[in-house]
Amino acid sequence: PMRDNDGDIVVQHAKPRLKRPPLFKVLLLNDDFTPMDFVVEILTGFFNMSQERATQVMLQVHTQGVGVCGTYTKDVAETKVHIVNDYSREHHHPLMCTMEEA
Ligand code: NFA
Repeated sequence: PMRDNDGDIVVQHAKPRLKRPPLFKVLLLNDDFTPMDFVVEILTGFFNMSQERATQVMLQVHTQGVGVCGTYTKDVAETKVHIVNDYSREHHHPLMCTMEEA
């Protein structure tokens, strides 16, 4: 509490603002070389997808050029992108994972 010009006690009110963090979509990009099975393995292994959902998303990337793996906070999205790109390189596939603000 503080006092105003007349010495009266003033209670300052402030709305408690609950801030939601910005979210980021993790994306897979199509290429001509990465095997479809490898993409499905990425989606089931790193993005908690069922075999059926992973196959849908893989085919979406294959036909549309890009697909969404999931939506995460910035730190989690960055970590997923790095893990997927490292894993693809280790297996000598050119698969590219990126992120963008949702
Ligand atoms: N286009 C790749 C192929 O025909 C498959 C693929 C799907 C690659 C999704 C990258 C992402 N083998």
